[in-house]
Amino acid sequence: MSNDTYDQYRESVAGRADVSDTPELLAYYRQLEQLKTGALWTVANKIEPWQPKSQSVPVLWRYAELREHVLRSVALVSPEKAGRRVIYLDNPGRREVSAAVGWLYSGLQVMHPGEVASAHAHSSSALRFIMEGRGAYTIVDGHKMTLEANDFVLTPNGTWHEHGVEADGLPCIWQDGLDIPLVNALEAGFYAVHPDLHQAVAHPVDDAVALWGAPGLRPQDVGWNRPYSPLFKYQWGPTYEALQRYARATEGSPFDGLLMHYTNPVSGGHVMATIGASMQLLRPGFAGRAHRHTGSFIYQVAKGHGHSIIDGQRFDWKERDIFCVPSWAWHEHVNGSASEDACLFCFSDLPVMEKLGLYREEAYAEHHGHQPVITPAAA
Ligand code: GTQ
Repeated sequence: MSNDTYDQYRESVAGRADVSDTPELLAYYRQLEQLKTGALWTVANKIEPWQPKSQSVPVLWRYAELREHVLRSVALVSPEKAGRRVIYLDNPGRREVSAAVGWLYSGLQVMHPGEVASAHAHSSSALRFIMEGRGAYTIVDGHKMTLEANDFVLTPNGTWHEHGVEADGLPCIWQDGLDIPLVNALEAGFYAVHPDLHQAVAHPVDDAVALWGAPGLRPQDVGWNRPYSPLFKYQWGPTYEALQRYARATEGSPFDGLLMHYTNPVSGGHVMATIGASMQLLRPGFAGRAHRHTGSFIYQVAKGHGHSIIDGQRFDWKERDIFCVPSWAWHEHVNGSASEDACLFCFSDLPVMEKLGLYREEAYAEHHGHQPVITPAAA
């Protein structure tokens, strides 16, 4: 069925379940229940909504509020005891599945100089976005990567991975993004701890970038057939430069400004099978139009300040804040500065939506493309 067909018939009531309870029917339902069955018309309108109705609520997590609590965990638990010392983002509508939004998990992980978190592997795909500190590193299947602020790192599903901070570094905080809730919903999650607790570094440091990180170039005689990108690290410097060049060459999108997807250099597609990521630049004074689409999205402000209106609620953000846009929620982004650009890092389940044929997008047609603000910014 085409999208037009959906829209044409969306609100017609005929053909929807409309059965009132009677004593006979209630008795009948009880009998069905005992046989572990049910009458579809009692649940049909709930399980087949006209359009997506997310259980997740839009949330802004302010780094200024979170940071001290994240740092306090260092004195309270060790990475050895905790496994991963992380404060996770708990969407009030998704507590049961520990999701930040939809089927995505996110948390803030903190490590002090000299600390290490042991190596493990799991069915979930993971990423990190570095927020602050110096000397952080991640080792993925023997490939060690040094990490700096705004670097984006992959730890794809099935890979051994461990994190640490060099002894001469500074306390580090990064955002973890994983598809744990999705993998659990699909009942497909396995988890293993590395037999030696740590991996040997089997390649030159940052070799993934040396091999796969040169734009438009591909190494000779190096094969790659895994379902994720061999470029495990995407550095902030080249990413920001690419966005600036892109901004000089094009107007960009009226909704997203200048948005570039991080890609698998072999396939040109998303970085991992279930999680995609992007960085977008909002020009000084940019006020994006509202639109909505399927998929769950978690943003981290990499640069600048501004606000987003999500389903009529205004959220004022600045560097390091994190916010989420639930599936099918109207959203628009505004750069709060007339002289500086703003950059938003984002990860999402877009690859899942696209592969399953579930991606759908709609522009906000009224009020010149901008939502009325129902809830002003919280103090
Ligand atoms: O570092 O591998 O925040 O497995 C949650 C689960 C981080 C990790 C998290 C994990 C990790």
